[in-house]
Amino acid sequence: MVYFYIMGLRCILEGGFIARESEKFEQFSEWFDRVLFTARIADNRYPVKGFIVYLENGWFVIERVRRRLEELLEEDGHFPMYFPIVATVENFSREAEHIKGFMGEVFAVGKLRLEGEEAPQEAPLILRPTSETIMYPMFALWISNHSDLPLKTHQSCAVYRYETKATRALYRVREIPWNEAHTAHASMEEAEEQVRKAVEIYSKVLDELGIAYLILRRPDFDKFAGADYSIAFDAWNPDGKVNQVATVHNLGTNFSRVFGIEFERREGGKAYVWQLCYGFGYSRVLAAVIAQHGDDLGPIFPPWVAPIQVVIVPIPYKGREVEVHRYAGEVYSLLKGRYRARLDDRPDATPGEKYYFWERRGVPLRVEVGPREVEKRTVVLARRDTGEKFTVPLEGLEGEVNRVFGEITRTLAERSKNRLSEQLVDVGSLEEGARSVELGKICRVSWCGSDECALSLKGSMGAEVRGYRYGVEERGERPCIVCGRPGKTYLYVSRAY
Ligand code: PR8
Repeated sequence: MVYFYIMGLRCILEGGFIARESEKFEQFSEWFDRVLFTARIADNRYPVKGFIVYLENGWFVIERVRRRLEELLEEDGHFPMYFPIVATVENFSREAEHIKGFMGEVFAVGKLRLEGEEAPQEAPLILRPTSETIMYPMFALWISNHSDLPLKTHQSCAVYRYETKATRALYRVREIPWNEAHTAHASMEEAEEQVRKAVEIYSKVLDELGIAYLILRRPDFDKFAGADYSIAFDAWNPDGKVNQVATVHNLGTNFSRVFGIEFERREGGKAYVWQLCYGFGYSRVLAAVIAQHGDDLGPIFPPWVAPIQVVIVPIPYKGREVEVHRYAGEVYSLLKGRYRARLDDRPDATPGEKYYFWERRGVPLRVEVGPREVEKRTVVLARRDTGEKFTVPLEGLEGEVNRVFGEITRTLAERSKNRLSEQLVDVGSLEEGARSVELGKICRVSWCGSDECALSLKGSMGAEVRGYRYGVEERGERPCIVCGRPGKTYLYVSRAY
């Protein structure tokens, strides 16, 4: 089997036929499940629905992303804190909209009643599905003056939601690893400014991962329970169902009124604080990295998050084994201080088997050394993203690896952006919209601005209304796709996880 690339797409030449490697696009579920396991990302066989085991490669990527996100949040003045995992039902029930949104999804915990024991006196506790009602009573104790503001905090933790929709490894789990940030401000303007900053921070991390997404303001009927409005990051997915990887919610004063978070204003008098909360779903971001960049062999990790960034494979020829292995060792010593490098010197595997093994694990760069490289003091570099191979001198190799890593990162990002543009289509009628949704497209439709029209799209197009662009003004030039009145803007409609 021979692999090659046409316009960045990996193709197979087999038995004289050229085929696009397309399992990822045609049988996404099977592809994804296989990759999770063979690339040692997650094991989905844990016997509790919605709970999975993160294996070494999956958790490594999450850890890298977590560190980067936390670094950016902390640069912006967020302090890390850690709040309890449980709340009382009473506390949880204080904000009416919030409870409506979440009550059906909470796990309850309490002491297990042993045989012969009396029923426990205390009511069960709630396992956090999110932490607003856990944090905000504490905010009320800490904030009393304008000098206490802004308050910005974040925590990386797991939250628990008894998801009723079908669960899916990484995409829809019941134990959700995430980062949640919560902020309190002295004015609406300051809170608005923080929305922009939060969007900027999330965009930066996702951009560094080369993930392509749309930032959409959700329609009012789909905003976070208790928020004034919600902004979401929807990443494309090979099966056409968008993957919401992060959200930013402007809570206005809805929670501060309920939890009594008041402060003495600089100009005198009391006011309620303006609040935001935003969340970054680590498991969904990991899913996006795998799904957007991977090919039929498996994942392709952007170098900065790759558990192993570069693997060295010796190609020993008969009679020259010793010098090849010695040289491979030299290359390894050169790289191991700067990169997460691995020397694959297993005696019982052929070079071909080693290539395949590390490609399936998403290692972005391979270094091959054989007798010719020993003689010329060079190495062959093989890129996982394009399949390209080229020879470079050993001298200055570290710099060259850095340069290639930059190129791999750029290529992955560019490919992913192109794919998002291909998935986006403008549709002019509901029938065309329904057909495009079937084909896995994200549809852009002209919209008059009424909730009624937006709500009716779900039924008529068989997809979710994801909202309209945030930060990009799009004026609807055509009539509303539902009612025919003048269009105000465009709505994005697609299937979703
Ligand atoms: C909040 N409160 O709760 P959000 N599986 C995987 N990822 C998920 C799941 C799931 N079942 N549910 C949500 N996420 C606010 C903001 C504090 C933080 C991920 O917001 O309900 C998604 O990526 O919108 C989602 O965008 C993010 O958590 C935040 O969840």
